[in-house]
Amino acid sequence: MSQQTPSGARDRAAVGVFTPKAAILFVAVGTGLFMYFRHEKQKLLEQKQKELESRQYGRAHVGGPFSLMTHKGEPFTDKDLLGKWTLLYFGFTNCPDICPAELDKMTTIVDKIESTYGPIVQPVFLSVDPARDSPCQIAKYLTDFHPRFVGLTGSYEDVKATCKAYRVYFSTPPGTKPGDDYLVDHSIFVYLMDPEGQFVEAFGQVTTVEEVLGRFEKELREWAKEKGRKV
Ligand SMILES: [Cu+2]
Repeated sequence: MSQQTPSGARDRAAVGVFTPKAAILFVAVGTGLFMYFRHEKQKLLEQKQKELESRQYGRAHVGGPFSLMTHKGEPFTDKDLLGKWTLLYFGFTNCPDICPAELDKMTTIVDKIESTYGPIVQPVFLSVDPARDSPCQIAKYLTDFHPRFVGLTGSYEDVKATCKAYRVYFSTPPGTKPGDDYLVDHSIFVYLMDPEGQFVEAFGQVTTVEEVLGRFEKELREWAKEKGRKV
C-alpha cells in the first residue's frame, strides 16, 4: 500500500484532493462548460443577427417619399415625419365604426406616451378617400380625437402612391363624386415609424392599447440605448 508510506502521504498532501481522477473530471467539466458557453454565445450572436436582419428587411420595404397636404392646408412630406416617433393610420372620415375606433385607440396611446415621455409621438391620419376628405373636412373630423393629430390628404394619385409605398390597400368605388355616399374598403393598420422615418411595426385592429405601448416602449429603450436620445 503506497499510501501508507511516508513519501506517499507527502505526495498526497502536496496535491491535496487533486487526484488524477479529479484532474480529469476538472478538465472534462471545464471543457464542457467552455463548449457550452461558447455555443450559447454563438446562439445569442446568431439570434441578434437574425433580429437585426429581419428589422432591416421589414424597414426597407414599408414607407417612402410622399408629398401631401395637412388638414390645415399646409404641404407635408415624409421629411416632416423626422425627429419624432409617428403613429400613422390610413382611413376615411365617413367610415362608420372601424376608423373612429382605431383613432380613439391611437388617442389613448398617444395620451399615455405623452404623460410619461412628453410629446415624442406624432399621430397622423392619412385619408384614403381624397375625393371627399378635403383638408377642411378632415380638420372637422379630427376635433373628436387627439389635439395633436395631423390629417393628410392630396390628389388621388398622390394618395394612391403613398398607400402603395406603405403597403396599404384601399378601393374606392369607381366614378365617385365628392357628395356621393359610399364606403371605402381599406386595410386597417396603425404603423409605428421611428424618428428617422423608418418603419418599425404595423399594429392590426386586434392589437390592444397595452400591446402597442409595450412594443413602443421596447423600441424606445433600444433606440435610446443606441442613439443616446428619445427622438
Ligand atoms: Cu375605416
